Amino acid sequence: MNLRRQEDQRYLLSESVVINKQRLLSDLNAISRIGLGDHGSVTRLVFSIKELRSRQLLIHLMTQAGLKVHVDRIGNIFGRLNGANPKAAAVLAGSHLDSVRQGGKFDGPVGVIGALEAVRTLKDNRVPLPCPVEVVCFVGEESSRFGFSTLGSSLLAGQVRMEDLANAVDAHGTKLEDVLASMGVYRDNLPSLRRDPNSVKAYLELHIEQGPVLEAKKKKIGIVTAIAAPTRLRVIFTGQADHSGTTPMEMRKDALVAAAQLITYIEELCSKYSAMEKGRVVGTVGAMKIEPGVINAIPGKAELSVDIRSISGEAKARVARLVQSRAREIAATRNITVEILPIRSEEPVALDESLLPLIKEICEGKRVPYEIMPSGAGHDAMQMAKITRAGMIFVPSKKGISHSPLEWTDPEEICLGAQILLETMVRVAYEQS
Ligand code: HGY
Ligand code: MN
Ligand code: MN
Repeated sequence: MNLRRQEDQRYLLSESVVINKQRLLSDLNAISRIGLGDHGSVTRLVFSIKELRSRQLLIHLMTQAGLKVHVDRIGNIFGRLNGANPKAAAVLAGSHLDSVRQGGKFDGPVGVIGALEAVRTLKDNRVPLPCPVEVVCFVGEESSRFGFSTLGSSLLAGQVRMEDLANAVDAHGTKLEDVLASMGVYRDNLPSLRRDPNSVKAYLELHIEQGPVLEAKKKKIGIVTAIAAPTRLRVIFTGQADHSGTTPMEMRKDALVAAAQLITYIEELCSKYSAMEKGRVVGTVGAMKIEPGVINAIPGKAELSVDIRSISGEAKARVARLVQSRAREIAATRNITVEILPIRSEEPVALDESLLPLIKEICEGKRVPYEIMPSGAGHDAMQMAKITRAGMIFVPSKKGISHSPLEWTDPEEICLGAQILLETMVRVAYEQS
């Protein structure tokens, strides 16, 4: 019997039920080849052809595995394996396949393919399940294209109003709300994208840590307590485009110099905050658009994308306020204008406390060194936590690098993470609801 019930009613998988490492790694490789670019980087921006192709491949893999596939209106993909009671709330596990521009191979796909491999293993071994389990791939987890993150999981969790999308625009001026409209998603049918929380028993996400902690502490698994949340803004300085040769320095209204002042201010402010014990805040200006953007014209316009994050909502709000007032100060001093467009501001999310000891027990049972830790990166789990019990399992990132072609996690570590995900899914499935 591949499942035994302990005296304390806990259900444990027998050692014979193990994921198929070769199958997991070869599917992960197949996904990673979609959107492959320079220096082994991956670019699969949301709703791009490459990202759509990665989701098509996943649908093929789910179908091949004999799962019941459902794709919702926005493109979230669910691969379901029914249990004894098909009407019972399902245990979901997954992540995302979209990437940042020139990102790595593991951020997202490790969680989607890890979950797929866990469910295929359950099916191959005919493990009896009391409820359905589902592999889920959320659309648009990354904020890279529109500045708006966790799009698919936010819609599923009912966390999006059309007005929230007003400032979500990509580098070419394409508005997220127009892309959604082209998919038949409008203000009045947003609620139809929600999933009934009663149909979900829990959500589990396997993900690379995207930081240096596990490697530094020589741990193999991270068990996540909370997820830092972002405040994201577009800041647009408008001065006066002018001739770079004839315009005297004292007459210039250079928008880019104003932007540069704000960029260094954000770094100084967040470095100061990060030195404080609690309320660590990080801040980044990751993208900038300059007009007219030519060597012999003074920049008349500079648009910055600002990303401020913290586990402390209060510290993050304070830093965001300081950044905005500094932007206004810089504009006033330089006699230029500034427009501050909020993209989205979210509260940090605590993950489900009852899942921590469960994952901890599985790690201890396997003598796997683990670390209980927060996540500095955002994840779909932060949205799923708003409608169900959500838990995250981290695997190490080499040198802590992520959102870069240098992103790396050892195959053995990925497989160990998937095995622990598998065993956690079974434990949660058998929990008395
Ligand atoms: O940007 C993030 O925090 C995540 O990698 N999506
Ligand atoms: Mn990411
Ligand atoms: Mn991710």
